[in-house]
Amino acid sequence: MAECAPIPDELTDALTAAGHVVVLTGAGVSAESGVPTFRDAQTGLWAKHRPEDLATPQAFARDPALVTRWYDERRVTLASLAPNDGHRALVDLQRWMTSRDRQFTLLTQNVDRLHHAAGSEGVVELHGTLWVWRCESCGEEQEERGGPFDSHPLACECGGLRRPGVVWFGEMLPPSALEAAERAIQSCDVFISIGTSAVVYPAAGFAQAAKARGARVAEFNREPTPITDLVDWSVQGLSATTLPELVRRLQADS
Ligand code: BJW
Ligand code: ZN
Repeated sequence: MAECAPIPDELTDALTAAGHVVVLTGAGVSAESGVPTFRDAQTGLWAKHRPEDLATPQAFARDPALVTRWYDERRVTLASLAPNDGHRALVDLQRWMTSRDRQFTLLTQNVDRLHHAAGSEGVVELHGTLWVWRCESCGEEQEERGGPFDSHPLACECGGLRRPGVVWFGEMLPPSALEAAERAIQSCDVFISIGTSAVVYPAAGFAQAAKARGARVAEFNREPTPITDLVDWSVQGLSATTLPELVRRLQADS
């Protein structure tokens, strides 16, 4: 088993006392399920591709076949992947909070729905999902769970093109998700940032916003990030190891 950084007593005390805990996750949480991250220097998606060629509305307008094929391949690969112990620990953390009549909100930048697959409830998807494809013309959304598409790009019955239901650079986040996140941050006592490089806005600003309204902030990551200096506690390690350890500590203390 991987070495796990110690969980600070002050963090478990703060979580035990908290009325509302907000968790923000990023690609690092799914890394141990086999989902590539974006910014890992060797294996990250942006190490092999330029985001402006694939993850912008301009890229889709320029070459819809290329963009559709890339997202379709990621969608098909994802179908064979499963949640890991980190996802499962967040389900346990939610149950631990709600069983004590406390609030818990899970915000995710991930588009893989592995939190849903693990059993998390009320997940707020800030960057949409790879599983739902939306027609650019008529707006119809369809869940796509099967094998590779027959054609790239993917045509809608209305004649328009279907695009992945993810949020690309330069696009607004879904208003309902952004509002839910802002509301949660305004009422949380503890905010935990997990497995995100904290460089993509607006999510990258959430830890600072939580801190500004008086919440205590923790970070779980394999390495330091731009928010490490502002957090109250930084737990370095792999989330599939550190998160189960956190939950074990909370359950043992209560
Ligand atoms: C582990 C681990 C393990 C690994 N255990 N840890 C200034 C202010 C506000 C906005 C902007 C601004 N400047 C520019 C902007 C605009 C832009 C932006 O933020 N750009 C920055 C790059 C500067 N933002 C936007 O465009 C957003 N929209 C918006 O702001 O609308 C208003 C607006 C519009 C127009 C102009 C201005 C404002 C939309 C952002 C959409 C992001 N979309 C993507 C792609 C989704 C589709 C797809 O899947 O292809 O979302 S980009 C990509 O990055 C993806 C992720 O959700 C997102 C965040 O990445 P994440 O999750 O942090 O992953 P990594 O790889 O970066 O990090 C992984 C981390 O895990 C690392 O730290 C590892 O150490 C760690 N790790 N293994 C623990 N096992
Ligand atoms: Zn259509």
